[in-house]
Amino acid sequence: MEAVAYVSFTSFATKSLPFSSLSQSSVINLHQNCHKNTLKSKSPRKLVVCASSGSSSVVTLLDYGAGNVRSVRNAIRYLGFEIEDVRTPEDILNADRLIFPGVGAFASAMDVLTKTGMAEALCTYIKNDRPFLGICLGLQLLFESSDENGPVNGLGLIPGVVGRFNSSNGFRVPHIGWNALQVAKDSEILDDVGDHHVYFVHSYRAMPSDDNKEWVSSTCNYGDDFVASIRRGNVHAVQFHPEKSGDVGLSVLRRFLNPKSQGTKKSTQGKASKLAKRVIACLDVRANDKGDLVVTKGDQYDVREHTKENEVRNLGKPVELAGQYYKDGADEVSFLNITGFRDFPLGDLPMLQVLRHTSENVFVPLTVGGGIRDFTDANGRYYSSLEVASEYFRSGADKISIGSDAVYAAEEYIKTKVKTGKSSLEQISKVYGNQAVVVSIDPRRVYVKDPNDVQFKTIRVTKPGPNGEEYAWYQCTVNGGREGRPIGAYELAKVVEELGAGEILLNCIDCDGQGKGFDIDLIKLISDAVSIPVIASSGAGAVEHFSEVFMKTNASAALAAGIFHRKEVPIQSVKEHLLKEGIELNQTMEAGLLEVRMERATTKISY
Ligand code: 1PR
Repeated sequence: MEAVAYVSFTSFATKSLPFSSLSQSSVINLHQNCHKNTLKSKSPRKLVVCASSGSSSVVTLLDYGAGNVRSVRNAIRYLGFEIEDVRTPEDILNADRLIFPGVGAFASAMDVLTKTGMAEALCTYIKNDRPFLGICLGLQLLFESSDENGPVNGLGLIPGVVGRFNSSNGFRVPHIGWNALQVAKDSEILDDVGDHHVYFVHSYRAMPSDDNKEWVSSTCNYGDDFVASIRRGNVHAVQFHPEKSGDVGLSVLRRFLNPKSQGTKKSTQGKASKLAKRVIACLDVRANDKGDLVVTKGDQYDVREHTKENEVRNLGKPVELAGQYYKDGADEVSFLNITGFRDFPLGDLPMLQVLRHTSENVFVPLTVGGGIRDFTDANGRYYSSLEVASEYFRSGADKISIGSDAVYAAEEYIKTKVKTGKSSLEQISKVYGNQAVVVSIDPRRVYVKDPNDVQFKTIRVTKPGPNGEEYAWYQCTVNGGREGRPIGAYELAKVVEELGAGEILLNCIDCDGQGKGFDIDLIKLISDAVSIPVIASSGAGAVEHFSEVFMKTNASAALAAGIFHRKEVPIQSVKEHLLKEGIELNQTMEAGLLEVRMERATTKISY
């Protein structure tokens, strides 16, 4: 993974072994080491596990620097704990309580852990039944091996192979969103989850079997049953992201961090049974004419007031609004830096600050887009798109969204049929995984009389065009809708999936800000064409528009902006309506679970 050199290393990897210097071939048969040599270490360092004082509010965090663990840090701090970073294997062995939020690819992670001696320390720590919580890849690495760019050996503590989801049975991969758990045995940390959804984002998973059943504490169904969490003694790991699962997720972390102050199991009344449809709040952000960063909203992408001053429409402050939407029950929040195509985002420090501050209090996924491309500044300094994305991830983004640059990459690929690996889309998805890369499409409807008039995929439209045209194609645009390109939304969607996009944000310039409903023709066309999740966007004006899009298309999520900003329709009303219509949703905001937040404000945490 040569491009990983751009990733920053926040902890031990910074000074000792850069991630980039570790080749996959150096991954040794580590699980054998774990089995044979855990306690009698071959390492020059003596691996001795210290007894826990059991009275610390300090949590040790194993962050090997491959991605965004800012959210995990924020969630731990939010719950009143301090963080100590692992810098040496001894730090693992001396931990009272260790959290391992694995990020990035399996092979790269094993490479770093092995080279730094952390793998051996982890095995020793876990075998000694010390308090451990692995998250996502932090669960997968405990298994024997993974098929991700492999097979690659894992820590070998749990029998089983981590494999890729099968998309041939109609399930979209990556598995992104809020799904239900089937709890197999008492896990303590899952006590408040009950029938609520938790947030998953991954393409690989471990499967339950007779060999690992003594470990598996819950499963989740997505095409087949996979391991959602494991528990043995004090050792826990979860495939979902508690730090992104709202109040339910915070309660999972809290139960791990502070097991003695938990009180009784709460009776929770959710109704989760499968992957939920998501409701996303979107904030289009840009500097106004005074230079303040504001949330704005256009009508068909025109964000200026039609007054004499012609000022940028100002609908509020980004951090405040994002916090409000989290409280209101948004399943995700997206920021689009809508002038990113002309300004250099790394020069846009306020946008990075917005992400940093938002991620301190918002515990659902954050996506950020705008201006992700290679860039040379006025001093001739070159920044790769990967550097730009890395800065967004470090500042708190879980996913980045690429607009214009993905259009250019797709055009090039259609022309040459060669995957260069150099486009922003390919580079970022290779390093951070395709689940972290959204492609935002800004199409405009073009009516035609005869489908043979154009080389692009046309559809028979539900409502004929102004001159009675029965067909239309959807032309992609760049630079915030300012320039039409010779590629259709259908062609673009198929190509970006091939190039590594994990999700599509499907806007529609004709419908944007109109409040007349989503473009069902377009959303059906694209969501049937790809096997990655599609977010329907543009045009929501009433709660019925959300049920319509979920009932008539295969969209995985629906996004809205104007109606939320103008407080015309609250998120809760959208969710209540969808539930009444029998559409499965994540409902995390129930009274009992809000105690997580209140306790944080009132309780001094002690062991
Ligand atoms: O091209 O990689 O720099 O990305 C720029 C990003 O900024 C793209 O994702 C593009 O969609 C977005 N963008 C650029 N200009 C505008 C604009 O409005 N002038 N916003 C813009 C696009 C569309 C939606 C909007 C929905 C829902 N906004 O995200 O929020 O249409 O609105 P509604 O519910 O009010 O109808 P790059």
